[in-house]
Amino acid sequence: MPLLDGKHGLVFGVANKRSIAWAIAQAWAREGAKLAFTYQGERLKENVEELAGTFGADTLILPCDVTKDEQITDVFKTVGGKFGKLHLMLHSVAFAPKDALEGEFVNTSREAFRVAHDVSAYSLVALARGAAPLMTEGGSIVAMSYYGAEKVVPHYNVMGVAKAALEASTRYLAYDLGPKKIRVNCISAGPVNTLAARGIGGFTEMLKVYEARSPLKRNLVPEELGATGTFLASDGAAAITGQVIYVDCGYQIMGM
Ligand code: 0WE
Repeated sequence: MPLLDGKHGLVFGVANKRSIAWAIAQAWAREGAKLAFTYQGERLKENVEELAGTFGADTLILPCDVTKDEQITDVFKTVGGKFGKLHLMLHSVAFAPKDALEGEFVNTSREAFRVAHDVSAYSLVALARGAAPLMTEGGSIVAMSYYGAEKVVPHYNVMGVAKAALEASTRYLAYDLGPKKIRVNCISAGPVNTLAARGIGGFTEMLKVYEARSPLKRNLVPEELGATGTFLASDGAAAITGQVIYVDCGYQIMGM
């Protein structure tokens, strides 16, 4: 039987077919989950409709700017009305102003720091609070992180600090929601060529570094994030919560 048969999921963070959220959504759907999607801004609406539409014309697709409490409230009201119950949620959302990812971290403005944390970390707390009342049979919340949360990755800057907040939030949410059988975990992915990674200076070099230094001597493929996302969503991970799972070909274990 498919691993996620009869489960309802909500996916935040699909921008296009290269999105990590899309890789995980496809894996969840393949295992039988029924999914709803949100998109950020009219700019991305068509993309998400085209992709999510492949799961059927009745697929729920809703606007959601995660910095707007009213939009979050509306999403969970609509999802609750359509699904009744929710079992899975994917948070694959991050943003820092471009100039904050280019210069030195010491020059991060108050506003860039605020925006990065609001979009990339606080949003998990707000979305978990919205999802929890619908997860009456227990649930699995998965968020995406990156190694820059624990070690300095040049230019990742305020995003690293925001990912550290996301990972710590994951642990506190896991503690709060554990009694309701809701698990909260992060996948820390190695570099993937997405819209969010494009335009980042030196990204191609970064892929080469991972290939050279990671124990598996290669970069990951998005399907491997899908597989880990499915595992964390499944009952096979029923005793795993508050964790950060590295899907990075082993890069994180290296000291040199
Ligand atoms: O989390 C990320 C990227 C998130 C991201 C990307 C952008 C680009 C466009 C957040 N905000 C923005 N803002 C923009 O204006 N990654 C893990 C990918 C990434 O980003 C880096 C990396 C890696 C890897 C930035 C610097 C150095 C390495």
